[in-house]
Amino acid sequence: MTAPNIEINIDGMIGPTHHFGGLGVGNIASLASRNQVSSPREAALEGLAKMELVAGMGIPQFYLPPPERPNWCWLESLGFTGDRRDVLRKCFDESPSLLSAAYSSAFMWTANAATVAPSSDTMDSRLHVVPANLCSNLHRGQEAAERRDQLRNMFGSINDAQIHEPLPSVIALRDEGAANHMRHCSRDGKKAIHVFVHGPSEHGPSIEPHPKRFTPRQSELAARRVACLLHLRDEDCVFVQQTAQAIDAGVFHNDVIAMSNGNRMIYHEHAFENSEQGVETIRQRFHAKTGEGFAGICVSESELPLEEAVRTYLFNSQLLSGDSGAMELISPSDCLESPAVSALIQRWVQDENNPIREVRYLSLDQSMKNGGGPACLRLRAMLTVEQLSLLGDRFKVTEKRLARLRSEVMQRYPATLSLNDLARLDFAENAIATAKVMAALT
Ligand code: SUG
Repeated sequence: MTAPNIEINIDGMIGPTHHFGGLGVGNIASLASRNQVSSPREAALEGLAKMELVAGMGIPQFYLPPPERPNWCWLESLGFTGDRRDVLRKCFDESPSLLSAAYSSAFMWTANAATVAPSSDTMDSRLHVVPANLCSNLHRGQEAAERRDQLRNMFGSINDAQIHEPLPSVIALRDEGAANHMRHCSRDGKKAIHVFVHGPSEHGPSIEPHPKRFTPRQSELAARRVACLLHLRDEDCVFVQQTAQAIDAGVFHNDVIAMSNGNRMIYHEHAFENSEQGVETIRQRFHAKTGEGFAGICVSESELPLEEAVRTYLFNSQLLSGDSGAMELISPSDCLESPAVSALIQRWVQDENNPIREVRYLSLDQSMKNGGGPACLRLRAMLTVEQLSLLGDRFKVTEKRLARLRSEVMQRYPATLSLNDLARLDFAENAIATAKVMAALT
């Protein structure tokens, strides 16, 4: 038997300009936190603590350094040229949201960086990565090209990896990456089906109703084009539509309402349109592909109301198989405040038929206030042993690198940041210098 595939996690190092701009479309936490004082230092330390925890479970943990902010080129492309002090002032006076976008640290949520298909799943046996265009949000579209370049750099040593261009940045093709994608695989990780979750379709037949409050961030057209670029077989792909109810309740990505690992999917009753049929299709395709059983666990509205699921971010826990092979859950500490969530988790852990053996709670307050839980902060990729060794240690979270990153964060990241700071040239210059230092550590 050949060696099994190995899952790696890639987190985005949180940047020195992490703040609360209130820019996340359909993202209730982000809208509610708008203009609050943030702590970039606290945010980065929380992110590093999560990386350390996952690495400690024996899962190879990698990270991508923060791109430079403010994004001067982006501001320039919008007509803010000339003296930089004036640029900041003019942009702030004209549109604080635009300046907030130029300073965005939203690249930290790498679940939105790309969608990945490992070589074992693709028709040409290459590892395919499609960076997300993120064109639904003012502040996130700029990440697409940066991520493409970073991922090309990171995977450059793997000959059979193909990092595609993001889909064209048009609203009909809006794509937010792995946050709307679930890969279900056999025990050895080598046979898999791919589930793509999208909003109600604007092209071709779609199931009514459409959301009234928020715009869905993943189009069906994009989901289907991403599946094609990933070189997946038609029979290995299942497309499932989000409910309008969930989108309007603040489910701006599928990973806010469903989680997956191996043959497991835990999802809320209101996550998908025609849920029973969709889950049955997943079950059948999974069995046809792997010969193994699929386990879908549905959490009902009476067990956990949709609103509470969004508030606690239970479904944004990281569901992982550690060294021991048992599944573990890394959940936001906000889950502890909900009796309904605590009861659910306790039931899962005590149920012998449920493989979740351990739950670890992490405080990710700074990220959570922007609507980003543990699962938002990581991109998963399945690699062969050889690919993993080719990847090397450049972007790996080792003990030594963690210590170095922590020390730079303590020295250089602001303890507090309010939106007014963004208009200051000295703040901007420090932020750029800090991003350069962080990038030099890879
Ligand atoms: O795109 N928040 C991000 C949160 C992304 C969470 N990712 C996943 N669910 N996978 C978003 O809405 C808020 C930034 C601000 O408001 O300043 C923000 O971009």
